[in-house]
Amino acid sequence: MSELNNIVLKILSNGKGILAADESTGTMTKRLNAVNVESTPENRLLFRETLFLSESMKKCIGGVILYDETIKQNSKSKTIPELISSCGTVPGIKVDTGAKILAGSPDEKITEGLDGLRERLKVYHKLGARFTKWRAVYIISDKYPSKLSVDSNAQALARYSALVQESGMVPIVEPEVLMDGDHSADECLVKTTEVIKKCFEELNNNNVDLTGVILKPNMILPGNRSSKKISNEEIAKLTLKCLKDSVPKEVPGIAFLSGGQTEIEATKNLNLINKYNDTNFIMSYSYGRALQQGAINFWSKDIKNIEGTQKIFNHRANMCSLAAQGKWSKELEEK
Ligand code: 5MM
Repeated sequence: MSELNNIVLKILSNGKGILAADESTGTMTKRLNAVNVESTPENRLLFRETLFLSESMKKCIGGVILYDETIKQNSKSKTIPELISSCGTVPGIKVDTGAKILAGSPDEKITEGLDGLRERLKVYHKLGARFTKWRAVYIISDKYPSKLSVDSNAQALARYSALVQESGMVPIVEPEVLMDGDHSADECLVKTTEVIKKCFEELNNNNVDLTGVILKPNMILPGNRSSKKISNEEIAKLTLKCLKDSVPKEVPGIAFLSGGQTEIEATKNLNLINKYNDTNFIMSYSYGRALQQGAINFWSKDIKNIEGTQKIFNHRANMCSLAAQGKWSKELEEK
């Protein structure tokens, strides 16, 4: 198997998943302000370092996605990528430069960051990164996502993936169909399937090695303002249906985003997906909020309480890791 495939397996095997700690400074400032902590480079590092020094890193976190600021910071005598690698975890980096208004369909977004990417990738590889992330976002309504948004975001994801593999790193392909709206889960299923199919069509057109890619999709959920709620079992079954219909068999691993689900919902749904998983895909997590929410709430009350914060993060990471193996239960959650 290729070196890229080995990186994927190191990140996702044995119940390991990904900690998405790649909030841009704007997003991280929102997260910190929401819990009344000032957003300074020192505070952003302190919270993230607290997570990276946790016990569960070794057992549950196979990869960490960093933001440009963090990959260049230090923890005592180590660089942040060195600290992450010392846990047996692979350092990764977000390389898109954000979702901007899509000219021609201004209600929608196109993710930018291709200009100068080849050169930036060389720098990140030197800093220790071995995988990368690029996130495209799509909205759902009667007319959206438009063909323009589906096509142009897929082309950008594919050009990004080809450049990343050329630089010796694994691309995470993240097409996030947002849960905002009053659409049904069936509509989410149809639109997400269309979006993912188009991504793989373009990845193939760009000669991307699918055995060295991680897909980071949303789960199939009703919109957050929909009156038609469905059970966790139905969410898991629809999500599996979508992925079986849209993801080529060569892809080794799928790591879900949490997308605004609560920590427990994101864990429960992942657990059921793994219980029903009759594919060869590894199904794991690449959670931001669903791994960090409880920890940041606790930490904000006393930012010096490292141990207490780590205890909360360790529990969350352990629960996600059990869910990635279909072994999570309510009893273990509440223990
Ligand atoms: C960690 O958050 C990332 C978003 O960063 P920016 O919006 O600041 O660029 C985001 O891409 C994240 O990696 C995924 O959406 C998964 O995070 P959630 O919270 O949805 O699990």
